[in-house]
Amino acid sequence: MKVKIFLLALVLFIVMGSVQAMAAPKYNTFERPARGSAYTLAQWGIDGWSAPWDFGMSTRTWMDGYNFNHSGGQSLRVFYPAGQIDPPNSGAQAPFDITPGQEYYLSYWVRFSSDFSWGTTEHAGKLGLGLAGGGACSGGIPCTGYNGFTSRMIWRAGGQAAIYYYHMDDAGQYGDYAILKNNGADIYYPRGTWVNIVQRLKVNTVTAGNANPDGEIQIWYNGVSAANITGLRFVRNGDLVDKAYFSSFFGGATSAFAPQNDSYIWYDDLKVSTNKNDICELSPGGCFTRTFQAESYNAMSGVMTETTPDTGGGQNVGGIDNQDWIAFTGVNIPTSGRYLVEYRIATPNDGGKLSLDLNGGATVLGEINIPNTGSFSTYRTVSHEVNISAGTYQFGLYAVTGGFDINWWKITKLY
Ligand SMILES: [Ca+2]
Ligand SMILES: [Ca+2]
Repeated sequence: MKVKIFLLALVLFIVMGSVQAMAAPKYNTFERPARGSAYTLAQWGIDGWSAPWDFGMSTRTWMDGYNFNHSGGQSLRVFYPAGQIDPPNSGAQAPFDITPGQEYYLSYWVRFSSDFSWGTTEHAGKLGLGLAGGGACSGGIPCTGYNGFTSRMIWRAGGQAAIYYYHMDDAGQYGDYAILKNNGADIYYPRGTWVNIVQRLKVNTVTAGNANPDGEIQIWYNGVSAANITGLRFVRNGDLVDKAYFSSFFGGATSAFAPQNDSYIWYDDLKVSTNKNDICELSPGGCFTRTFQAESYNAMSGVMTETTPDTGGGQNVGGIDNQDWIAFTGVNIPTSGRYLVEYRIATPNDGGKLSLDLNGGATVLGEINIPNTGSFSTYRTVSHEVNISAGTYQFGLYAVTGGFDINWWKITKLY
């Protein structure tokens, strides 16, 4: 009996240990939700992101499938109304649960609206997601080592970029901040273009209830190290990084911090992982991506090429009937993993379906429904996610159900 209990305990230990070690990276390309709708906390949950509460997700977020995206055809737009500050009235906030870990990497792409207002007479706001743990100490509350910690991105006057963090040794009542720098020069967020932010946070070790000063925060801006803070004490207890904390709003304590005009921030390609290798933005050369013009196929069955009405000009492939295909040979996939595959399509027909195959249909990577875009001259980008092992392949785009045109298609490594 004792042996059985011991074995059960051992099995549980191994299972739980492997769950901890194998915690899958979390990501969000914002491609699934219906475009033009709010991205509510329930919708986040469908995509694997759960939080106990939120501000603004149902009232100030919008799935943008019309204007801007970093990948695919959609991104998350967050609204910051003119004259408003603080989470109940500005931006969005939700502390998303992640598997507790000593060290985490968090990556996302962000785009400020082209007339984004940094504030009125005072200038500060919180941007996107940060990392936090335990009681998520913030808001002017002293961090005791028993009430957790937060580390979030902020903007200051003119869009000056900084990391704002609450730890046990805060210099004043509020958290400390460090300005992001590139070769010694302060970094300012640009308006109207996508930039990538990566944060790494390592919680300090604890010896017999004492916090050792070995916690770290590191920030990369467009893949280049922009802040590296060491010697930090966050906790005296067992708290780990357990939240990817969406925390973005204007303020500041007074309406002097409010935006002077309605302002927006777009977010895309959110990832969180305990493993740096999952953050391809930090790899040499960034995230592998390759675009193929549809008309540049190496082999085909049943299709024709024609001048495209899509933006950018050139040609597209048309005349695609059921079971027609185009193939692309010698395509090298450098690393195994999860890939986003995008297709630029147009059709006035319902019910289109495309299959992405390897080596003449020997492997079906996935199928995607092709939506009715209204006409053959109204192009739209649709996408799906597939797993691909490293190797060199012939890729085939096979029309399970035809009736649509394709201008180009594109593969991008997710993680
Ligand atoms: Ca996207
Ligand atoms: Ca083309």
